[in-house]
Amino acid sequence: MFSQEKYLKALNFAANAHGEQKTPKGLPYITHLASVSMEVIHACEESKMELEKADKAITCSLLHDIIEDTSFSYDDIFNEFSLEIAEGVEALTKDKNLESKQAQMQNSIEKLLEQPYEIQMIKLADRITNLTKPPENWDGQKIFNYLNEAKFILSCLKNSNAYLSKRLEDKINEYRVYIK
Ligand SMILES: [Mn+2]
Repeated sequence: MFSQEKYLKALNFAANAHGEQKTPKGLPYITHLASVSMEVIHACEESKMELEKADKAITCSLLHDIIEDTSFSYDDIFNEFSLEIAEGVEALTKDKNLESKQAQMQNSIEKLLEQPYEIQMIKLADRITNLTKPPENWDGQKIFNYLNEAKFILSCLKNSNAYLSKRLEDKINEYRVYIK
């Protein structure tokens, strides 16, 4: 199980940080974070993860897009939470100074591989959540690249959590119908 108080603290912090931000489908951004954390909670239960690791994974899952997408920083997360939570979120953040999307993904995976499994698995949960019907404005190439990126994430991080790896594998297979 996990701490309801820690969950609410991270949920409220993330809701405040993301403010008016919307998902690509126009929903409040907190729905994305709640979806990713839901996958992580389910995985923690399935894996019978110990309390401390589950709390860390669930907190980081709610905070995972803050450094990348909001004006809140590593230091803000460090001050409010802890070093390991801030390091986890940082590892889940793309370095936008790197030129190509491929380089950004490679760099993020390398940072994640230095993190414990309970942080790595958040990347699987994120991609599980995002592998839904692509937006109308995506062309065939973009959809193809997104699928390949998902396969790359799975191949690099599959050891982090067996349950989420299987979920992502299934989502990848379902996503193939969108390849034009
Ligand atoms: Mn995300």
